[in-house]
Amino acid sequence: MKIAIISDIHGNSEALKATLKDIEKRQVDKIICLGDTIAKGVHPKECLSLIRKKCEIVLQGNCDVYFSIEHQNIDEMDELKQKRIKWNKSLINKEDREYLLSLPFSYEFYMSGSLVRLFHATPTANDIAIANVDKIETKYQMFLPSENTQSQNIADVVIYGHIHHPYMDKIYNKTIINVGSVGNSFEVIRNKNKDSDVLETTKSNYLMIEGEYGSREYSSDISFQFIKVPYDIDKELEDENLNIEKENYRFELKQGMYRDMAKINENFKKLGIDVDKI
Ligand SMILES: [Mn+2]
Repeated sequence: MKIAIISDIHGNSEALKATLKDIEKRQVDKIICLGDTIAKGVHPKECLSLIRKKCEIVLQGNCDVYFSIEHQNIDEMDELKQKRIKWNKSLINKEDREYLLSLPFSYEFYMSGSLVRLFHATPTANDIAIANVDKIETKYQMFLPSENTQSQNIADVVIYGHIHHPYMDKIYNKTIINVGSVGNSFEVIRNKNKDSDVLETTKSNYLMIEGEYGSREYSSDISFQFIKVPYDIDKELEDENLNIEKENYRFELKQGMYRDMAKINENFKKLGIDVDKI
């Protein structure tokens, strides 16, 4: 069985349409979404309706929750936060918000003998960023169950989103995979002066997993494939005037970098990595 796993569409309908087209071309059996369908981009409605139509399982991301709940103390927040909440909420309706709040936190299945567990960010919280550069001890925690997971078994494979940066690593005998982001890829988290190929850094990313679905026997292979899909970024940006943070959003789509590089670089410094030397 072939399962396509997508995540972090963030209201980018051009990226989602191109990705779904690519998935359909490869004749998959199921599509699963790891959350954050909305927020940031100007087309959350269109993305939501496509996701609801095409995905068998949809998990809940932090933005799905954040822009769907009632904020009690909104007047006490700083101006940008208030604007962000009001604007992102204005693009979806009550029914959309109820749908997003009803989504499950985590999902798991056996494939070719491995327990594969999926969630948006971590097994305990959907807004904590665990990155490829984090310590092995931190990454090991990702395999442990929580009150949010379907079973209390330790997973063999974990697949998540949230950081918008695809990678795969082995932690002892376990496999950790980030599927990257469909609509808001951050593939460049280093030195912006050295990012030469813009086209190469702004594609949609998703994962294909293939194996014996539901089987607890190590009798057949399991495989993981990272797929990059180009999409029409300029078309997606045609409506950018609707976006209250259009400069930041354009920068992210065009450069494949997070808007606040200073914050990212600060994190690298804490790990003893000099970004200028990468
Ligand atoms: Mn997220």
